[in-house]
Amino acid sequence: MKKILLLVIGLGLLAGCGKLENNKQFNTTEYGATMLKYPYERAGLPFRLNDLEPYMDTKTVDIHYNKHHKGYTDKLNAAIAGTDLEKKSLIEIFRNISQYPDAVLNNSGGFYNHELFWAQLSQDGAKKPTGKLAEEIDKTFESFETFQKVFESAAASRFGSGWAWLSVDFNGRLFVSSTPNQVNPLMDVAEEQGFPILCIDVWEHAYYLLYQNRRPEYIKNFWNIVNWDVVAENYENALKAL
Ligand code: MN3
Repeated sequence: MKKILLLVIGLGLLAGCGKLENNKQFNTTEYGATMLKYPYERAGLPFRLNDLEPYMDTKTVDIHYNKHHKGYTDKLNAAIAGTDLEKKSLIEIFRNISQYPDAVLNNSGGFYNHELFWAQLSQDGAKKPTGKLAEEIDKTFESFETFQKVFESAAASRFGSGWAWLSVDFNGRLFVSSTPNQVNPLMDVAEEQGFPILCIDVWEHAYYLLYQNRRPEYIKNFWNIVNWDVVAENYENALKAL
């Protein structure tokens, strides 16, 4: 985890700040998407392939990370190579994604959404939010349990492929949403926009080998492998970015 963090911070210093479409500057070099830049590289898994058993099986993690996530990353680099997007930070690309070809949207989302996804998974981290994030979840959703129900419902009801998110909007408030395919809340095409801090992949490739069509069971078991320490860190970094 430390290694990933150092890599991310290092990239951040290189990339500097991103811009919102209204030209608002982000105040941080710590929130992932404000820092990443071409050529894109996966940060690596913060756990071994079999560490998420029995909730997420080894074969699924292997194929998902080494084939799907790698594929998005390679295709993103191919789509950007030789264009002026080489010089832009990932957040600048996301905030103007509607202007770029579908290959950029699909593969930049595919790259970044999986970066967030893997980084927040572990069997060893905090099982529940603590501190400021816990308070904010209680304030926004009444309780952690109610938040879980709202998030599960967003994930279960997404038709076809996509994601569910817990994010911080541009006014600093938490919200739950879901997006189709590889869209994420940082993109200017998302219905509800903000900084994602927790996500679940509900593409069939994320769960089909172990759960087949039982997406709700996959979603329930997801809570056993969320590392809330990382989510809390994402939350702090999102607030600093505003
Ligand atoms: Mn996936």
